[in-house]
Order: sequence, then C-alpha cells, then structure tokens
Amino acid sequence: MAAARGAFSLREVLAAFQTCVTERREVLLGPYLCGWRGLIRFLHSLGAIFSFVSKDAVAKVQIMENYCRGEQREKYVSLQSMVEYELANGLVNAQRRSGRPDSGCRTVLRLHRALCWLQLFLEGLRTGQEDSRTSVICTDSYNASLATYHPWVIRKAATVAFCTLPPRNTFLEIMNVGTPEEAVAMLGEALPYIRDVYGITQELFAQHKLLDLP
Ligand code: 1PZ
Repeated sequence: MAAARGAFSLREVLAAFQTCVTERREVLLGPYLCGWRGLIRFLHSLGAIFSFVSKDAVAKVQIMENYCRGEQREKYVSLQSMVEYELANGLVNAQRRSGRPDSGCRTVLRLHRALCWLQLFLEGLRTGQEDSRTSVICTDSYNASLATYHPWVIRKAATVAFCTLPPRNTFLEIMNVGTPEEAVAMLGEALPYIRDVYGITQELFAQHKLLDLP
C-alpha cells in the first residue's frame, strides 16, 4: 500500500543502521550514509519549514558521498579507516574556511551529534504516552543533545519548526510502518542498532580526541 502511494517506510531507513556495523565492530560509511539519505527524505515529508535542516544535512551527506566516491575511496569504507587516514595525513585539524575542504571527521561528527538527537527523539516517541506531544518530545531531546552545539538563531528556528510537528499518533502513522502500535514495536527493534552505531562512533572519536573538531 505504502509503496503504491510512493511513500516509503521508516522501517527500511532505520534498518540501514542495522547493516552498518561489521563483525569487527567497524562502522561502514555506505549504509551509514544510506540511512541518512532516508532520514532526509522523511524530513522532506514534514514540510518546507524543515528545509533549513535538510539543506545542511544534505550538504554534509554529500561531502561524505564525494569522499566515498573519490580518489581515496578505499580510505573511506569505514569510520575507522577514515579516522586513521585523515589523522595520518594531517587532514583533520584545519581551521574552517581556511580554504581546506571540510574533513570527513568534522563532517561525520555533525551527523554523529544529530544521531544522538535522533536516538533520544525516537526513544521519547516510543515510550511516550499516547497523547503526548511530538513537539515536546522533539524539543526535549534537542535541548538535551544538539542544541548545545547550535547558536541562538538556529535553536530558535528549530524550536519554531518543532511546534508544527503532528501529534504523536499521527507522527507514528506517517512513519509508514503500520499502526502506531506496530511503529512502536519497530522502534523497539531498531533503536538498539542505532545506539550501537552511536556508541562505537563516540568511542572512536573520543579515543582520537575528535569530539570537538571546529
Ligand atoms: C522530526 C523533526 C526533525 C527535526 C530535526 C532536528 C534537528 C534540528 C537541527 C537543526 C540544525 C540545522 C541547521 C544547521 C546547523 C549547522 O550549523 C550544524 C553544524 O554544522 P556546521 O555549521 O558546523 O557545518 N549542523 C548540524 O548540527 C547537523 C544537523 C543535521 C540534522 C539532521 C536531522 C535529520 C532529521 C531526521 C528526521 C527524522
């Protein structure tokens, strides 16, 4: 049904994060970016008021896709190989707007911080009361994560946009996973994988002191 309407399900999007982690606990960039592309598509369905968010997310995913297709593509197979390569070649600590392109590490760090928000937000949705407000869940998870890194004007714009989010049950329905109950069950299955990707990335970046890249 969903496919017939040209809609797509958040189930497949979240499943991309499931396939990110290899047996050796490496995070593969291919499925990681696929997951992000899907999230951005979903974000489009929430309306133009979120276009300032999706523009930035698209720009960051594009930077990473270019690395993954570029001359050094074999260095950009996993987050681990990327970190090793960029650090070994002094590509990481360049000041922004120094004329040097944004590194993969600083770009992934932005997506990684957003993944923290996503995790909190989806967990909030999953465990929320039926009549709880999506905008409140979203604002709380944003304030507990991403907001720390954003200037006032972005925090303000984000807070305004969050107010347009539909009620929790409607939101669960537009995820196109089935009934709200089915969506909640899917979140319960998918969230541990997202948490895993987040945890591995956090540890990797902490280990190499990459959590504050400008
Ligand atoms: C369900 C509702 C979705 C709401 C999305 C919540 C996230 C709000 C984030 C607003 C930030 C957008 C504006 C751009 C900010 C950039 O300055 C920062 C830092 O990058 P830099 O300037 O250092 O290059 N960018 C970010 O923090 C990355 C934000 C990515 C947000 C992706 C959201 C994906 C939403 C998925 C929806 C299910």
